[in-house]
Amino acid sequence: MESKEPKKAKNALKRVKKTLSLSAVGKLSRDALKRSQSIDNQLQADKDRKQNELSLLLLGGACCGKSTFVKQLRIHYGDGFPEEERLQYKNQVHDNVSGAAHKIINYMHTHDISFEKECMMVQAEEFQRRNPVLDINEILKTPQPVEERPAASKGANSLLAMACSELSKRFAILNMKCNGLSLNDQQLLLTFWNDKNFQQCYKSGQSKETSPENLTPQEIYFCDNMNRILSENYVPTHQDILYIRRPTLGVIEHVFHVDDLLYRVIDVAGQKSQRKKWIHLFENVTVVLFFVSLSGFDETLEEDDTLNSLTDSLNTFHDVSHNHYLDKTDFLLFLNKYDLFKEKLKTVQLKTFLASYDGENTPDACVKYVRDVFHQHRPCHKQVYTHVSCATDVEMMSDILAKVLNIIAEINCKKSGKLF
Ligand SMILES: Nc1nc2c(ncn2[C@@H]2O[C@H](COP(=O)(O)OP(=O)(O)OP(=O)(O)O)[C@@H](O)[C@H]2O)c(=O)[nH]1
Ligand SMILES: [Mg+2]
Repeated sequence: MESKEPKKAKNALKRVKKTLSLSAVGKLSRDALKRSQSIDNQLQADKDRKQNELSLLLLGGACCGKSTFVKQLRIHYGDGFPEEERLQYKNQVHDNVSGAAHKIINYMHTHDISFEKECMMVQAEEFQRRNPVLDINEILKTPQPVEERPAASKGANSLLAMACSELSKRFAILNMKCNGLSLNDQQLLLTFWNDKNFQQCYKSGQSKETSPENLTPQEIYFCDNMNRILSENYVPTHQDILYIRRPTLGVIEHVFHVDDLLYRVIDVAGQKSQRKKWIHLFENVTVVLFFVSLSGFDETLEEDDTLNSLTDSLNTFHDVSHNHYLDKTDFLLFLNKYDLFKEKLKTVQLKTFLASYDGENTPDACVKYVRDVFHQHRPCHKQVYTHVSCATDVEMMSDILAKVLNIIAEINCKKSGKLF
């Protein structure tokens, strides 16, 4: 027979075990609760972080001002291009001015015009050989070796990777080109510049009627600043950097912090052949910034001289704004290059190129019409905020950027349900 004492002890042990297991359960559930709370906190933090991260996709044809807009963001909301950074743009400026020199020398050839010192033409040809102008269309057309082609996949990161791999060879060519000018060639270019006949051809090159390869407004800007940009201690200014023409290849993401928000700004290549890649970037976009070159109304595309630039912009805007991936995405429309547009309207009639227009040829009336045409092409449920801009104008863009960032922050609040 079992004595009473061990039975008591057994019961006591049972009680202790029960208490212990209860407290273990209590501890376990407290641990679980803590874990669950920490997961909740993490989820909330992720949600807050996501709500504070905005994705801005810049779209529009080539040369309409997307990358220039990003530079303005850097000036007003980024590091503002410190001097050592600005120095890195020197080669690009020199490449741009060298491109202009090419056109002027070609013009001299075609019109059988020599330099004041005739022997200079040989040196000019050598200058051209040493500093070839690479045609972006040729670079983009270069077929990519099959083994280098990555499998197509979705999402911005994979597209970035794809773009990097795909364009690595092409970048190599372009970077080779971005060596700028040797000191000797800078000197030589100054000598050309001081030649009366070269100057005369430069002036002809500015007029569309007299030159088949007319100079672009940015090339005219750099030529007008030739002595400064070829001086020994030249450091590019903000204005110089804004005027550089360097086509974007692939996709480039820039990050800006403004107030509590993080803006991911995605800049793409606008050339026609590059646009089919845009769709990979349409996921999770907060807002699309669509750029139009207003002054393109009488121009054709660099990559297709049968297509009017403004018509192409309109068609592209129509397609993109109706794309179902962007169904709920608001658009900001930038009618850019207003400075060049205004200047052009002094001599060119909008209605010559936009047959449906029969109003006055004043900048206000014309820009209003262009704006209305674009708005008619948007899906009617879509909000489109329009800005008439000049992306190379630092002061004007300061105002525009402040407004734009406000609008985007508001759109973000609406999307994340903070505003209603
Ligand atoms: N005068 C003037 N020039 C501008 C304006 N906006 C841009 N540009 C110039 O136009 C050229 C092309 O601008 P980018 O910003 O490189 O054009 P993009 O849209 O990025 O072109 P891609 O990269 O080829 O798609 C540059 O030389 C700029 O300086 C503007 O409003 N007025
Ligand atoms: Mg660009």
